[in-house]
Amino acid sequence: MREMARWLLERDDFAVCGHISPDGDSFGSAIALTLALLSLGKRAFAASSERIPHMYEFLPLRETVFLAGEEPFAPRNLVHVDTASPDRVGVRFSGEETMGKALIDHHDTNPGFDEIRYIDGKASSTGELIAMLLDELGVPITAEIAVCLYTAISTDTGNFQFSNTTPAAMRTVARLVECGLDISAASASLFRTRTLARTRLLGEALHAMRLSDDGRVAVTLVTREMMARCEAGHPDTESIVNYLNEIEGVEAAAMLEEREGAVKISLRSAGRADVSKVAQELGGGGHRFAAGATVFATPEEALRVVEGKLLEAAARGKDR
Ligand SMILES: [Mn+2]
Repeated sequence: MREMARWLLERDDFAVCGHISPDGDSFGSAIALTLALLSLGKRAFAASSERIPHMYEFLPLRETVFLAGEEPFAPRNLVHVDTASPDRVGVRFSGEETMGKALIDHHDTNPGFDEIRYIDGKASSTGELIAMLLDELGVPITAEIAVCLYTAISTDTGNFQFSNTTPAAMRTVARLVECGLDISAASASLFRTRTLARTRLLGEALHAMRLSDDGRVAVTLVTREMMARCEAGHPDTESIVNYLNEIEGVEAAAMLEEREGAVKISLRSAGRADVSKVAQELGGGGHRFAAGATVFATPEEALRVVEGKLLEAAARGKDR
């Protein structure tokens, strides 16, 4: 971490990039590090492949987040945050080969890429690692940085309910509160507000759910037609899989989202099944309890394959 801090301090003109289909950890980590680099007098921006979802609009976005193609300057150094593998990099730049590249991540399936990297599979989130990096950089945590790091840690731990809610994660958040974080306001935006479109899509997805005969595997498919009917966008599918996984008796769940020419798969385990193995078999990655992949198949075919693999994973989990 000290080496990474030195690497950052010696350089300038940074683009901080999250992953494709960015989540709270990706956005929060990228914006927090961008604010830290700006406070050091450096030029930096957080690069995003897509417009920031509505639920993250309370974050300090102005002057920090720029969409691909709207960058304020040509970066000379890239920092990849929360990016589990090279093919998950959210934004690419022309001439990347000659740029300095760093990686900071917490996915234990990360194969490791970029010239300098810090990967800790035991960390709750990349946000937790960014807090450590800021200490090495000597950057104080402002209230603005605190809300970004809180977003990163709270979303990746399922609002401090998943097994990655470690003492270190809690200690980091305690520090954020000391640094001026308004936890009530931030958590209301993240966890206690749902748009009408998202609510309607959730209803359709639950209605379309399929449960295995033994009740241990639940799957659902969100079609493009459903998305259009509900006037919903990609981020609105984010937490649907959790509702399936929370059904009593269910051990593994999947939410499939039809995309143009592809199907995005989100996997969850209630405890014993290892869904990261299933994700890896499908060309994706993640953690034991939460993983994902994108496959190029028809939605129906993908649904059949995923259902079969989850039944196997649930059976394997039973023997553990
Ligand atoms: Mn993460």
